Amino acid sequence: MVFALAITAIFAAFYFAYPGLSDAKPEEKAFVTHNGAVMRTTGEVLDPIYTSQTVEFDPDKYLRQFNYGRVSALPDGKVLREFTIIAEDDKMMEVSPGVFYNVWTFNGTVPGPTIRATEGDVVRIKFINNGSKSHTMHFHGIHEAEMDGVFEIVGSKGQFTYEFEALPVGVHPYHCHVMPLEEHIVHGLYGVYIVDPKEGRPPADEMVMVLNGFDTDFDTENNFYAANSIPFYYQHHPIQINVDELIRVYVVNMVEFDPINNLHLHGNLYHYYPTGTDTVPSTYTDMITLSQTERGIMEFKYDYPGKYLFHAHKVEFSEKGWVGLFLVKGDSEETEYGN
Ligand SMILES: [Cu+2]
Repeated sequence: MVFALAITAIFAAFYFAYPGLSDAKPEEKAFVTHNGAVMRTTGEVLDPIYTSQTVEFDPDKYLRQFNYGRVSALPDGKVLREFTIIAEDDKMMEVSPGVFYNVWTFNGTVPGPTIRATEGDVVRIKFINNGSKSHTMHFHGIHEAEMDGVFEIVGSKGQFTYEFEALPVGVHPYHCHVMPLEEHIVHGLYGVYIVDPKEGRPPADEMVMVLNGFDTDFDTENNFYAANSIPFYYQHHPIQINVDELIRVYVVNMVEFDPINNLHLHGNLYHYYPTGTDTVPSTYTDMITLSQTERGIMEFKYDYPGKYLFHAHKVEFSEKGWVGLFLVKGDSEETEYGN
């Protein structure tokens, strides 16, 4: 007994004299810096640990890509649309040239896929969480309590199947609803869910714009703003549209930290349908103001060909990337260039 106490005392004295030597060697962590270098440290890594796998995101492709799911008929005659959505939280995305950010993704991109159904369809979403953290899918719209993606937290490697009737008509966001919510949203776990009216909407060149931002230095302020994730993208790659063709933009504001966002269109005005739930526009304007997850449908036609800006009239946002161009192609242009 005395011997045991003596040994313990010797070890204790050694620990207080050389605390660093008494522990096992601290685990070395590897992480990728924003300039792409792989760093190793035994210190604290504030950023989540991520792989060096880089997400490719093409704002041109995203703009007009609608996911209607696997379509089949249910015994009662209703249309069933099935989707598989996989959440991950270890990917890197180059959000601006040379600036890499750890994105949390639905099906590998930010924003996640645009899910589209017609009112009354049954939407079934097999949600797989391949992330290291808990995630869910919370859909705005009408559905049962247990399909709300709030209380049924899906842990790492877990699964959950959401099923609900597509209601109401309009454009709605979906996003992860795990606390701290702000963190899960700003890392990119959101997307757009469109419910079309049964009778459809008039034919148009349709596109989706998610207004978002990235806080790349983790100070709870956004460093970049964008329509569809990549700052200035549509300024350098103008969105080509045709003169006199109806354009329909589903716009959803997912910017966190800043209380409002807005959208100004140049050389034109648009009919605006808040949330898209009404078939009659509420206003004819060149400016809308949107709080978090506010959204709507813009409809317009250009009478004259040429380049037209669209951007946040909150100048800070447009100067940090939330700005783009429509390139309106007209008959005269085709003649002029001999197309
Ligand atoms: Cu989450």
